[in-house]
Formats: sequence, C-alpha cells, structure tokens
Amino acid sequence: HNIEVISTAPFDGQKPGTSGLRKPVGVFQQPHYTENFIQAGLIAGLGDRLRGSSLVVGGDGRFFCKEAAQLIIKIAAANGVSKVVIGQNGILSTPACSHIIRKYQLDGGFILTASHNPGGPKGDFGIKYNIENGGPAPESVTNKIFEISKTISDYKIVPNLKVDISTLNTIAFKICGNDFTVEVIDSTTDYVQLMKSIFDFTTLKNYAKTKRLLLNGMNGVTGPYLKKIFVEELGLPADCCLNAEPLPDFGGSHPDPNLTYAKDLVDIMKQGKHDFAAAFDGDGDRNMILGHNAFFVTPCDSLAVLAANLECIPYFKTNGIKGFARSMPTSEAVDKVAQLSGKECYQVPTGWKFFGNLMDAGKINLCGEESFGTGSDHIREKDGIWAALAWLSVLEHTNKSVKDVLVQHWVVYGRNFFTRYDYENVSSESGDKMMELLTKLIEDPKTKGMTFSDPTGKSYKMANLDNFEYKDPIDGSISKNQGIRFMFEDGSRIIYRLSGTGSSGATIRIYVEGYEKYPNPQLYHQDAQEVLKPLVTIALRTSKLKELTGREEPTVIT
Ligand code: VG1
Ligand code: CO
Repeated sequence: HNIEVISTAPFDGQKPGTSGLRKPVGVFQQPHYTENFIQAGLIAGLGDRLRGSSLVVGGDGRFFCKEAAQLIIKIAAANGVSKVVIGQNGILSTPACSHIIRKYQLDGGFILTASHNPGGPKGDFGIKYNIENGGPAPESVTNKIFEISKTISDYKIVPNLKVDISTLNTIAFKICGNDFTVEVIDSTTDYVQLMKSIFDFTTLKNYAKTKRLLLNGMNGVTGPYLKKIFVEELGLPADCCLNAEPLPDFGGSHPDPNLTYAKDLVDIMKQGKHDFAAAFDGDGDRNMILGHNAFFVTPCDSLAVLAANLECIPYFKTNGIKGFARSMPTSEAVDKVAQLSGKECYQVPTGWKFFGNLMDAGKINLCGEESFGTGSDHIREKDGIWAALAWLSVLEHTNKSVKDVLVQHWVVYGRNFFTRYDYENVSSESGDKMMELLTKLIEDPKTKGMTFSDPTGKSYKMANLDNFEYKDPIDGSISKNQGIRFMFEDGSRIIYRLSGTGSSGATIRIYVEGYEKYPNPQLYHQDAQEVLKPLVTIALRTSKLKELTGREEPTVIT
C-alpha cells in the first residue's frame, strides 16, 4: 500500500459550527473537499500524537456516510494512525461514538452526521471531530481546523486501501512498514451494555410490561438501538418501535424530534392509546418526550424533572449528584431545582462542547439544552435513548403519568414557560442586520431600566442586557458573542441568536421565557403560547424581525 501526497487548494467556509461542518452533500462531493477537512481535523485534533493514534469512525447512515468513512480510513492510514474502530456499515449513533472513544481509550474520532438536517443526495452531510474525552472538539480545536483549512496545500492518502466494513472483523494492514488495523465492530453492543450498567433493566422491564410505549427512530440511526433495548432487552412488542430502519435519506423526512417534524407521532399519541412516547433525531442525540394524549414535555422541563429525580437511577445512586448545567437559552427551570437541592448550576453557550470540561472536572453530571438535548456524564454527548430510559425510570419510581410528574414539579418549583421561534433560511444579510440593531440597544445606556409593553398593557422592565460571553471555569477560555440576552426584572428573558448548524443562509432563533408561581395548580395547564404572547410581541417588535426578514410567521415553533 502506497502513501500518496495529493496537492490541493483551500476551500472557503470549512469552519465547524455549533456541531461540526454541515453542508449540502454536493459540497462534500467536490474533489478534495472532504479530504481537506479530514486532513485538517487529524492535524488540529491530534497534533504530534497523530502517528500511532487510534480513532473511532461512525455515522448516522445518511447518504455519503460510507464514502466519507472510506476516505477517513485511507487518510488516517497515510497519516500514521495505528487503529480505526468503525461501526458495521459505518453505523454508530453520536452517543455510541462518544462511548466507544471513552471505553476503548481512543484518541478521538470522526462522527459522520448532519444530525437532524434532512439527508439524501440533495440533503445535508456533516463531519464532526471528537476528542479523547469522547466529546465534541472544543473551540480551540475547531478554530485550528478552520485555520489549517484556509492554507492547506496537500493531504496524505493511501488510495488503494479498500476495507470491507460490512462484516464484523479485525483487519490488519502494513502501510509503508507501519501496522494499521481496522476493527469493524457491532454498532449497538457497547452502547446497550452501557445502558444496562446505568439503569435497572429488571425494574424497567416489569414496568414496561404494564404500559403502552412508542419509540420513534424517525428513520435515523437509533432504530437498531431501539430494537435491541426496548424489544430484546425490555421485552416490548416489535411494533413499539416506529421508523426503526436507518435510511440514507431518512425516508425523505426531517429527522428532528419536535412537534412539527414528529407530527405523525403526536397524532398517534393524541388517540390516547399510549402512555409514553419518545422520538429521536438522525444521529440519536436528541429526544422528545410525550405523555398520554400527546402531553408535551418541553426539553427545559425535562432537564429540570430529571434533575429533581436523578437518585432513582442506579448510576447516580452510586456516583452521587454533583451539579447541573444548561445552555444559556435553556430555561431556568433546572436552576430552581439546583437552588432547592443546594447544587451548583452552570450556564454555558449553546452547543454540547461547552459541557465537556465541567463534566471532566467532576463539577456536573446532568446537563441539557432547550433544543431537545439531554445527557449526563456517562458520555460526552447528549443522548436521546438515555433520556427516554431516564424518563421511564422516573415514571416507574414515582408511579405517576408524565403529565402528573410535570404538574407536581410545577407546584413545587413554579413553571418556567418557554418557547422558541425559528426563522429558517432567511438571508445572512437580514440576520446580521437584526443582530446589529440589537447590539445598538445593548450599547445604548438608556435601554437598561426601560419599560417594554405589549398592546394589552403587560409591561416588563429591562433589568439587564448583554451579548453573552462565557469564561470556561476550568480552562479559562473565553467565548464571545454567544447570543443577545434581554433579562427583565420579573425573571423573564428574551434571547436572540443566529444558528450555527445551518448549511446555507441564516436561521434566526428567538427564545422567550417567563416564570410563574401560581397558588392555583390549575393555572399551570395554560398554553405556553398564550402565557408568553406579550413577551413574543415585544421580542418581534424590538428586533424589527418582520421588517428585516419579510417573514410573517416562524418556520418552526418549539
Ligand atoms: C443547534 C441547537 C444546539 C445544539 C446543536 C447541535 O445549534 O440550538 O442547542 O447543540 O444544534 O445539535 P444552533 O447553532 O443551530 O442553534 V445536533 O443534535 O444538531 O448535533
Ligand atoms: Co443530533
């Protein structure tokens, strides 16, 4: 096997976003495009540890995963990597990749996914580099990848190295005298074992027998994991798993577990025949939890409820509960639980990479984001199936329905009403203009203390506003411009961000939160959209969103 050094030229825009590099498939298919990014990832991620290192490679099975996996093997081999561990047919969920890096003490890995973005030849593809703790590369590494990508002039490859990744096997090669091994492993075994070590599967099995559950893989990567865990291990009928076959184009759908894109599941749940449902995104790190009659648990509340009930899970009983964290736009519901239980609660920028240091330092063991991400320190990614099992553990332990668990939670802690408005695919120009306009408000000393009212007369006094900046408490690194925050005197918040996961144009996200503590529990049943209407009106008016984007309505409301 010969190593070839191929001349190449830089491509624009190979800057990893909130979670890796995401672009339309056609962009990755350009000659040298994917190769450049892999070479940059190896150098930035591993530096002088590159020779002799070991990596995991896995993806959500979307179109172009197999081609990219073969390229990674060829380029890794040429760069002196000694071992690549890869899921059979290239399939590994994002949580499984994270676990495999940790379990086998690998030096890092490539995850091939654009998460919940649609797939197929006309859809999106993505590549993410993860580091040796199993988590997404921190900004120091992703910035380096981008820097390298801007000046790259060649990459190394073993062009005629062909590896059969369809059968479980360990294959040894000699590359210019060096040993290079590819281990094709079963996609689910390690992850299923991990779940069995965290949760009490005997108790869950007995509980699951008495309930009607639905799990929706949305044609993404979780299908095989769902069948192993819920059908083989927990003994549920096979038809509890919906859309459980990973498809390269996700069946043409948008594998994003929310009320808009998982509407088919919501409709089934509305028929009232099931007690619990969960849906997962393309790469298996997001989750949506629904109760009887499609009762919807907001991800912010999900995090808070788990925080309040963690001790019913064996893993936390053994390890103790150190603290919690949430991304900045996520509601403060979990903070309320931390206050009452005397635990620390950290606030980090959007993106799972910011939780890694806190978990490594033993400061937190539960964290979450409003974007349907929940997870713990069992790995360094958010974990959809883990969240569903955690919820089942809570339901079993409390012997309550999903809705009753929530209502009881609100009675104790009050309710943080929350909603997010997404305006997808607006022009980058209008997105930037809106952020500029809001930045002017921050710079204007008059804004603080100003009263904002909606037409019905509800008013909110601005207590503070800024562009969120985060100083990592462990390594001291600083991340600026992480979202514009309006913080009102009554605890309500409005947050504006531009998405960092889109593949073209811009997506504006507006997050709105209002806190209520009612003497009458019935009031907690109010619709978040109704309760938050005045704040939403203020959010849209203050940002001139309609004027700047021409959009009357958001693309998605969560
Ligand atoms: C979005 C979410 C963020 C999440 C990220 C990756 O990022 O808001 O909370 O961590 O997606 O999730 P952004 O920059 O578009 O807002 V996944 O499941 O797409 O890897
Ligand atoms: Co995802």
